[in-house]
Amino acid sequence: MAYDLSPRHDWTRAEIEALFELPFPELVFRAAQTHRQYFAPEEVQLSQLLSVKTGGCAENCGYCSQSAHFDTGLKASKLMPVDEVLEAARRAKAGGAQRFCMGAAWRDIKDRDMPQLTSMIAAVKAEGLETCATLGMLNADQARALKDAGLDYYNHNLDSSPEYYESVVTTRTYQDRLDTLAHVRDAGMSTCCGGIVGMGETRTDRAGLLQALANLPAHPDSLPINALMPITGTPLGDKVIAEEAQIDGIEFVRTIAVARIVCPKSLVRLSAGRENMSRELQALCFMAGANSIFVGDELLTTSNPDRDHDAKLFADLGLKPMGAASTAP
Ligand code: SAM
Ligand code: DTB
Ligand code: SF4
Repeated sequence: MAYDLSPRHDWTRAEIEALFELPFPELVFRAAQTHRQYFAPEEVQLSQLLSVKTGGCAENCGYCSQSAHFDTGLKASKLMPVDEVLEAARRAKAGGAQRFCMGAAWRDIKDRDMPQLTSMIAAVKAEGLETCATLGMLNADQARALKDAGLDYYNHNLDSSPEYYESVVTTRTYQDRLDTLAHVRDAGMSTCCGGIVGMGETRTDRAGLLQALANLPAHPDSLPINALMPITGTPLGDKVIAEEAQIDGIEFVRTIAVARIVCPKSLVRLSAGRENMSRELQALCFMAGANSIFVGDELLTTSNPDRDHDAKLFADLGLKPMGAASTAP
């Protein structure tokens, strides 16, 4: 049967739910076909994270180790000096990362931190890495200044459906997130925007997240799908741990496949949660259209598979870093 594989911005929730309901082989086949329209399926983009300001965040995101609202035992720290960030960026590049993403546990950016942030971004950019930052909400002036400093991508996730969002965080609104994304686009930066699954949401919520992402004025350039890393002390982590309700692997692959179909040109990132996934599950995600991962043994505050593990996975699957000749990540 012929179906339209070109990018759209008018997806209905029912259409997206219907994709989720396809027989698994058909869904993965359609996603793989879409993937091949815009990308070489053996190429995977590699990003590396660094938490440049950890913990003590004013927001109450119910999944997050870094919120000051929950006792997660995490030690808070100040904004890292530029030279330390630069050292970490150099190590990331030497390890094969293509993009370096600096994360801060902030509700929003304060103007007093802008000089240090812009120096940090310029220094990382000068190393020949793509730059990304995730620093909370920002305004139009701050977005322009970050862009001018050399920031390529800004990560700001919608996290879940508009309806479920209210059970995840109450200190900000979905519209706040959309406003920040608009400032990022208006400043000419690329967007990195996705969400988390496995927080106790329904399939309709997962469809609602993907609908919101696909119907943005521009599809996210990078689309991270995080599987919740359950953190003891957070409301959502505690619930998932108590109920042993981690997301089902097949449903996770379906989410990746639908993301690939509705946002065909985005780098769909198999993001947080790889640490808890089998190699086989990750392989299914790559077959279903995932073409980006975080490398390095740490995300922001939680762990990630180490380089040796990923190098073997890439070798066994015949994957290679995007744009590179070698097979090692
Ligand atoms: N404070 C900024 C913000 O919220 O935009 C940036 C950092 S925040 C940690 C970035 C994203 O990481 C969140 O939007 C969420 O999608 C993801 N994340 C945070 N904690 C997570 C967890 N425990 N498991 C999976 N993803 C998580
Ligand atoms: C995204 O979507 N996932 C990354 C990045 N953007 C900033 C963060 C994952 C964080 C996982 C939990 C932690 O390590 O604290
Ligand atoms: Fe703060 Fe970001 Fe964590 Fe929310 S996800 S508590 S905004 S660091």
